[in-house]
Amino acid sequence: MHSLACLMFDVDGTLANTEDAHRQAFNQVFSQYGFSWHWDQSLYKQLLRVSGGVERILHYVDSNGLTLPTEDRVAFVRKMHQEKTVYYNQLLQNGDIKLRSGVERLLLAARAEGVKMAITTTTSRVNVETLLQVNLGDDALSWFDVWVCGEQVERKKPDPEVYLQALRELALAPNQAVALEDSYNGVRAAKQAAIPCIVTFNEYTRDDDFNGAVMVLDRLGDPDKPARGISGVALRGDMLQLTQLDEILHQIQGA
Ligand code: XBP
Ligand code: MG
Repeated sequence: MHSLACLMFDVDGTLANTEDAHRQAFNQVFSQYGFSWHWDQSLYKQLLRVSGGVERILHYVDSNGLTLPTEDRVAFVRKMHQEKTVYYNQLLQNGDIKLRSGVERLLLAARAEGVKMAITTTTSRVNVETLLQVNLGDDALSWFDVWVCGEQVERKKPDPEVYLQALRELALAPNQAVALEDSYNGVRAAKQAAIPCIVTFNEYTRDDDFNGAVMVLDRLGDPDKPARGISGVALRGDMLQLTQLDEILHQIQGA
């Protein structure tokens, strides 16, 4: 690889379809606390506009005029969210959430080619570690050169902070990296950091606005599960390959 120095991976919705497990964990914690709130899939799709679990709960409370049993709303919701994270990790440990097609292939290819990898996510680090350990084994944690997770930034996506921090830690220019995202908020974050962004959407995000993405695909693809290009740069073959990403960056760098 001459032009591609780093792949930056969003987690929720990109590495795996985790959002429904997050949704279940939110509902579990709501009932644990005795709230009659329930987030069904169509409501959750709307709530995903607000990134970050704490922020999402606070938004839900405020926009529905709900009351919390304490003055310190943020501390209360943070505590509730910590317990949500425990439930979510139990769901991951059950092993039901697999990596999306093409993810393991691309991770292994990047390792083989000496392309660096970063985790650039809104969610908490423990959630990413469990997802990777359960699916790829403990060693997979060491495959990533940089981790920037929700607890490390002041402003979550669509703010570019997570990406700017990763670039800083890697000492790279934005056009030496590619961001892999699944959502409107993710594309906006990458775009504002000037990092070329590839989208693989999912059921929760298929109707999002991906304007500004270099390429939109239904998945990264594997030999037994071909990918389909939806918009932007045309997909070469049935799967997204590092060689095509390298060429895309080569063109951008030459422009
Ligand atoms: C997506 C999110 C996250 C998850 C919930 O983040 O917005 O908030 O829905 O995770 P990304 P937490 O795709 O950037 O990983 O409850 O841990 O915040
Ligand atoms: Mg995402």
